[in-house]
Amino acid sequence: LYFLVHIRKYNRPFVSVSGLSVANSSQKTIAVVTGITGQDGAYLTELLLGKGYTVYGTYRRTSSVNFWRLEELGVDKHPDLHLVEYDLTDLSSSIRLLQTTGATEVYNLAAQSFVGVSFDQPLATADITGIGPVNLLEAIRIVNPKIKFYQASTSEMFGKVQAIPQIESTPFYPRSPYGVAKLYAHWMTINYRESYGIFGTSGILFNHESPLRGREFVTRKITDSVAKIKLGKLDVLELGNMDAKRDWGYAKDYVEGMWRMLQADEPDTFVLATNRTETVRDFVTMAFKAADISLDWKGSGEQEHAIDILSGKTLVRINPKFYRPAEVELLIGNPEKAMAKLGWAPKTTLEELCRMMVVADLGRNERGFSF
Ligand code: NDP
Ligand code: GDR
Repeated sequence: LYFLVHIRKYNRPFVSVSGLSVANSSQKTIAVVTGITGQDGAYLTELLLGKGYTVYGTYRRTSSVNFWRLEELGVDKHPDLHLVEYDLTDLSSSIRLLQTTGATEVYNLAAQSFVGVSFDQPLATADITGIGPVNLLEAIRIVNPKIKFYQASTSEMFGKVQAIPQIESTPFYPRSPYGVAKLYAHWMTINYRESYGIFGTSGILFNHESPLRGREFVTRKITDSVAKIKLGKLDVLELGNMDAKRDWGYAKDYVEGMWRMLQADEPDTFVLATNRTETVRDFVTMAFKAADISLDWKGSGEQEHAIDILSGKTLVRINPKFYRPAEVELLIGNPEKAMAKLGWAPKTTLEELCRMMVVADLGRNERGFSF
């Protein structure tokens, strides 16, 4: 059989390869990273390449594929990085992906990952985020049950939280189609572990951010807007629920935890978090402060707004269109298990993270960067 999978070295022509020749051509550990165009995919790829892995990173065919994150990290042309066209919803290409690459570790980071959109596209979210990972689990079962599998689970599964702080055994209560879909994939990972002995590990990661975060997520929306306001390119930042509390960490710290999970002796479930929670409002204040702007908060509810103490201008206000039909009000995770069993710990404070993002966005906006 001749497996036709398009494997692409970035900036080089497409080539079609026979899987077995690729699988046998390298002595290095081979990893598949799905969702390489996303925030975590980029950082994990950088980490794995640094550890001497050969990485097959998957991206979706779109009219304008974008590798800006890999470019920012300077790994887009790395000789051990191969970019593979792939869709998580397709079982046959999941099978071919594992056959052709010969991977022994699979990190499934691909998902429709935006909670807000999941309310408008519940079925697409279920297909991609819920059933998609099962295509990979099935492919592992068929191709090589020894492949180690990492599933990107989420604190959104805790939703309407049943205990504070949340740990691996805290009962789940998802509050969005995204959270429900992720919970299905989480349990399927455990089910394949228990039913077939597959090394399926689920990382329940709390929010993690970085200068590579998508601009639809609240932290990056805030830091990008702060930069634009500082440079006179935007008047006002509009947000939804300011009271939501999140446990925000740095994505680069968290991908290290993903890797450690697959190096453990046994598959398991681990929480990665910082054990600190802040409101969206706190993050806004922190981000403006990083740009030397002090805010004064006024009003409440939909009338809440923040003014620049120096100029008196309104810089932040509520727009109810950013409210969600159901909200996750409070997340705070305790990563004690990962600390004890994996030797993992978050290294970056929220203040450092926020400053890093504001500085990056100031630089990009000065240069006219548009992502
Ligand atoms: P991003 O949204 O930045 O990246 C998601 C990736 O999935 C993108 O590369 C996207 O490709 C890809 N993708 C989407 N649909 C498909 C599909 N049908 N087939 C193949 N690839 C697809 O997410 P993050 O990097 O922030 O998160 C990584 C994973 O971790 C996600 O699964 C997310 O749900 C989960 N997670 C994230 C947390 C966080 O705080 N960042 C916390 C907990 C879990 P494209 O560029 O084409 O859209
Ligand atoms: P979240 O992240 O839903 O936690 O999911 P997001 O940054 O989108 O929202 C965090 C909180 O901020 C509130 N909020 C706003 N959010 C956005 N996006 N835009 C706004 O204008 C706005 N105003 C207030 C939200 O209501 C929410 O309470 C992220 C994703 O990365 C998931 O994939 C991941 O699983 C979880 O984190 C953990």
